[in-house]
Amino acid sequence: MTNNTDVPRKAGARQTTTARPNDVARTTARGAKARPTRARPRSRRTEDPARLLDVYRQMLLIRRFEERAARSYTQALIGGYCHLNLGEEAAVVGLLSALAPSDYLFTNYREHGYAITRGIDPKYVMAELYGRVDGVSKGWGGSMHMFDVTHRLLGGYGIVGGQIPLATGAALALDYRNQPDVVMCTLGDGTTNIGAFHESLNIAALWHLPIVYVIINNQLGMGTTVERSSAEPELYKRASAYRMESERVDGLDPLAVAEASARAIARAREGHPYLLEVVSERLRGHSVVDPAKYRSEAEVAELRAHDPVHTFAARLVRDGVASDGDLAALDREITARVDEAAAFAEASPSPDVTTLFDYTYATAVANDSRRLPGQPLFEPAPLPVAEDDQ
Ligand SMILES: Cc1ncc(C[n+]2csc(CCOP(=O)(O)OP(=O)(O)O)c2C)c(N)n1
Repeated sequence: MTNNTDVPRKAGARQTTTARPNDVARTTARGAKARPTRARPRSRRTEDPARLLDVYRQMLLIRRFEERAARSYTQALIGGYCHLNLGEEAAVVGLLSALAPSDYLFTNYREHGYAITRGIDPKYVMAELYGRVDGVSKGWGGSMHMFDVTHRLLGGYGIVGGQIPLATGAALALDYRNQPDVVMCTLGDGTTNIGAFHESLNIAALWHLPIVYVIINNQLGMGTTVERSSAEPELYKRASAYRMESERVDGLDPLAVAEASARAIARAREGHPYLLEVVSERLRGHSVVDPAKYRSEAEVAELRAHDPVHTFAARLVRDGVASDGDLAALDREITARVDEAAAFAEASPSPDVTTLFDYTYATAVANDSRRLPGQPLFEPAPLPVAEDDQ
């Protein structure tokens, strides 16, 4: 279903800044003027039907996985914090579709969908949520700290913006080693007001690092709207302070996001860092326990009307890519897969407490699992002998 309601969203705006040191930046803005951002999407009849179905399959997998995670959380099967990608499925799938398997991904605590879409089996992601030994981070990370080097997912960070300097450092390492890979670093709209965001963009632009910073602008930082927290709420424009290329895209349209992501990654691979703003929506509260009382019923109804998963399903049926029956069968298949993931997670044992420090520090000494809380991690260094005592 599409909806032509005009909203304060200017997806499609694009800003190109040719960054030459000591030169006057030339900035062009394409579509910077507001246009109905949820206008009827272009017909995608020329798109490969198999690809369209695959995009839908991935979005639906995130949707059903997150719904299941919410249920398990309220049943106390999951502890700690739990932030969901509900409403952001199109953004996640579109973004990652353009990332090569050898590229690196850093994200924040809202990362279950990223882990799954990156190719990690949902059962290992669910086991991590349950804090079990078969989890992505062996049960020690939980919802916010998934890490999988094989899939080049370098976290999962609970500290707002903690991933940004680390991702920038990874891009520097790739550049230093002459590797062809790029880094994608996603963050929320509320995160753009921390110092590390600006420091990182500055250094990335100065040093031409192969990195794409992606702002998932779901228009809320916890319960605070982007207009209340950011003096420049068109967040992609912040790149101009660093002469960095940037654009804004409609995060409810997975194909538009995929195209923008491919453009951004191609530029980053050529040594032109990029800032991509994906205007998205969070269908529920900040985390599973947030009842989101700061939203009116009308707002919630509007959100539901723009639901990216439903919208894309309707598009597939309208364009003859799939029938309602096909989509219902796909839903059953995916729901069964998520059920299996939950059963796998529940059957997986909790990690042994003696492994508590195994993955905490990089050094062998600190990772000595025989040392439990309360014990010193290092032997105290011998005191220097005073000359008088000798
Ligand atoms: C350094 C730090 N400050 C505050 C918090 C608490 N906190 C967690 S999420 C969040 C809001 C972040 O909003 P945004 O960047 O828009 O991301 P979203 O949650 O919408 O994905 C805050 C303030 C934290 N985790 N870390």
